[in-house]
Amino acid sequence: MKKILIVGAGGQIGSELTTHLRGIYGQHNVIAADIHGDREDNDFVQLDALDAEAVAKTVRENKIDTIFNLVALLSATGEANPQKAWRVNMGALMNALEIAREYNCAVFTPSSIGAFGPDAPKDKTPQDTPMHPTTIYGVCKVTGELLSNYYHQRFGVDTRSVRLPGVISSQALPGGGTTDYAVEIFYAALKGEKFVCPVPHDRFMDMIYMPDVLNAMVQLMEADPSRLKHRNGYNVASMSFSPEIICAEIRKHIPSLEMVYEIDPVKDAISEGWPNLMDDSVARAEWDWAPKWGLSEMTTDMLEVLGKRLGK
Ligand code: VAH
Repeated sequence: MKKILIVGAGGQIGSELTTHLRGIYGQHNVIAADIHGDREDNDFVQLDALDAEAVAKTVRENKIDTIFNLVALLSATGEANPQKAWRVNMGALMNALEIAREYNCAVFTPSSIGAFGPDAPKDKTPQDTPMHPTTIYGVCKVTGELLSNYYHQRFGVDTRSVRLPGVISSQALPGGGTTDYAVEIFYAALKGEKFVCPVPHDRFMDMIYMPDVLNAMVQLMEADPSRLKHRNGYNVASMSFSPEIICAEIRKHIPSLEMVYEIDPVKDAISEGWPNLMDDSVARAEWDWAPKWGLSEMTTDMLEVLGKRLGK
């Protein structure tokens, strides 16, 4: 990777990926693009990922060799407007793949635990298993994996991706995801507010801390392509917890944290169909994936870093 374009750089992952990649490849070698914002950043471009010519122009003018396509309406938002979710999620990906084909770029587009359906094994969910998601988000993610594999085998495009767990981070809030509660609870704890949890107390889901996400994305994109048999949709796992477990962990630091449940039927239905914990042995074998952050150290770090940002 030498010249990188991040499309959807304003989101939860994109905002931290921009900083992370610039720290490795140099400030001016990472162009951040998003439909929103005209921030103080000479290497930021306002870009509609659905405008193929505008994306192609950005790739051409900056001699981009790698595209990170992070544009997505997340699971809960998608269920509120499935047609828009399909149009945005798949329109952005198709543009990225077509432009990558034309300009010989590599492409990374995250998949998700949302790609699995209720008929996949919940524990140690295999890399290769029936993929029958029941959300438009999951349908987009499975289609994204299949399209990315197709563009590699048919056109030789260097496509790679991982199935991300719920991402926990301290810089930018997620928006419209079923796993967002695992970030929002930290804000409530630090602000001394009662936390109203939208998913059941015993609902386990795969979760991952942002530093592990960023490392996984770079490690996969820099991996020896001859080792990659799966290429797209690698299971990457690190933690699995339920609301009552993360609440108890935070209370070790902030005993006063109060949590109540107001179950959101959409997020309840979505999370019920997702894995508890994926089997990530294939990613470990093919490109040496190895998470560094577990529940205890993530909680300590989140409270410290987010606490500083909130002035607590
Ligand atoms: C969501 N945070 O909840 C996203 C994610 C693992 C789920 O893709 O929709």
